[in-house]
Amino acid sequence: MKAKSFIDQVEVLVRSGRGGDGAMSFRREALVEFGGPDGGDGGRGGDVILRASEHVSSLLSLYYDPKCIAQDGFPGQGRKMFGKRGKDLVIQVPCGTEVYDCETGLLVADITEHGKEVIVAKGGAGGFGNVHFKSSVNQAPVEHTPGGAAEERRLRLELKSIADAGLLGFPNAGKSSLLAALSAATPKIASYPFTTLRPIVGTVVYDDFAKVRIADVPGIIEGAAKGVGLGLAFLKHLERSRVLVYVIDMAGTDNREPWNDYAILKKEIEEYSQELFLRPSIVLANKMDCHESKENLQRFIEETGVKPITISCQEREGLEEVKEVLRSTVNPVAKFHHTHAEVPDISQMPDTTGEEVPAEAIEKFATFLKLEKPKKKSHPSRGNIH
Ligand SMILES: Nc1nc2c(ncn2[C@@H]2O[C@H](COP(=O)(O)OP(=O)(O)OP(=O)(O)O)[C@@H](O)[C@H]2O)c(=O)[nH]1
Ligand SMILES: [Mg+2]
Repeated sequence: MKAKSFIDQVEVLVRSGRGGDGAMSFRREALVEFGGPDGGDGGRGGDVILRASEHVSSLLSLYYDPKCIAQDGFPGQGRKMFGKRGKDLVIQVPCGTEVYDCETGLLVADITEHGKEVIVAKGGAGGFGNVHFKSSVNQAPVEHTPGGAAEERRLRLELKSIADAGLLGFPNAGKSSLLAALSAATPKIASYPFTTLRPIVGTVVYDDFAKVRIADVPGIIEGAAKGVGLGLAFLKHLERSRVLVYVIDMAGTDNREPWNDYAILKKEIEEYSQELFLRPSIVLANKMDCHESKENLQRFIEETGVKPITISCQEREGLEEVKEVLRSTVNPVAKFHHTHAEVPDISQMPDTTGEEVPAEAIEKFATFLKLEKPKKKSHPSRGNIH
């Protein structure tokens, strides 16, 4: 059997550590007649924590090891020795992981930001040792309490990739070629269908460091909503996308008709989700370098009433327009931006040799490019499950 390399849904059992018991003990020492109680408290049990990490791309490790059990707290001991805390179990999950409670079916957390942590099972509190119960009227207490119980629950984790735009198209339409042309991602590209078997996210970086993330998912064929081909399960990776990008093979490879491809794609998406169907979309006519494409494009516009953006991933044509349209639709935040509308012509700078430079000249020429520093990243916050 071939080993799995990508998992986007998994059911796990999480159990926190139980609290350590409080101790019951009395001080016994030579020459100390009434030593008094000295049983220490137990330590807290460890939590089970899910932490989002951009360095993890799949839930694969949890698929092979679905039991997540944190360490129990240690019991207290005599001589007022407190028990050690149980170690937390921190599990790295990809950004975009949704956490559902299997019993109630409710969404309990959506972990999207890198570094964000969610406690999914809280460790039991440590029990009190008998030293805790000492008072003026009870100087030799024997009471001590057991540690708090562990928390156990079954969770379903579902990964929905975080991307601003999602590529949709028939196998071989050139989705992966487009992703490779626009970003630094290196998806597998080949002339046979279903080259892409798992979602891949690439990032388009603009000159001002604004970023648009694009998800490439396996191709869709007629009947996909009923499970034909690879089905539509991977479309969940497009659910967070703000714009859908239909990639149409305008060359009509394998005797396909591009206008039919578009109609089938729309039909399959509508069957999968009405909400996704109504999402803003861009239509791209790829492979415009092939000679059949021009004729097909005309017919495509007549049949569908849609005028697509024409591109060729192979010749790297039309990609700048795609980038600009993506940018205006997604509207990403720029990391840096010029505070001056235009950069002054440095040759216009007055010759001030031997003289004091006028204040306006300094303002205009000395710092003509002011850059805004990016904000410091805040410390990862640890949120509780609700
Ligand atoms: N002539 C031409 N061929 C292209 C162009 N873009 C992609 N191709 C070719 O089309 C074939 C399929 O490209 P892919 O990028 O793997 O297509 P895909 O849509 O990702 O396919 P799946 O992963 O199978 O769904 C490859 O042989 C590419 O070289 C293009 O603009 N012009
Ligand atoms: Mg592909």
